[in-house]
Amino acid sequence: MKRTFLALIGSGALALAVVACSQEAPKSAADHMASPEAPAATGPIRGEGMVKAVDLAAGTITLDHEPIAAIQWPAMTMQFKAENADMLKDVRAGDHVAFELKSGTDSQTLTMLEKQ
Ligand SMILES: [Cu+2]
Repeated sequence: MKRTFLALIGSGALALAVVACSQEAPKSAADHMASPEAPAATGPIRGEGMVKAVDLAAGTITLDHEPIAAIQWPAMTMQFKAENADMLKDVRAGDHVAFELKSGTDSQTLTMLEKQ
């Protein structure tokens, strides 16, 4: 176990993942794509964050989200697509929200959004 962990560190995979997820305002889930070794979380993944912007016409929302351990995401500001644009009607910039991502492989789609 310890040996595997050290091997991972040695591969530089973790360092690359950190660079890919830097906090310099990435704008899409593609910026989160970690190393191929990262496990693909299945099912809904819950997170929390603060609304930065809502685009009802486009069905998108920009969130300053907290770290999401299930998919090894650090805190950052990024844009998500609402599975249903109606989900965005009752939230405004500055609201604190809980949300669910569709899955580890469709991590830019929000399936649930709830004002806190
Ligand atoms: Cu993010």
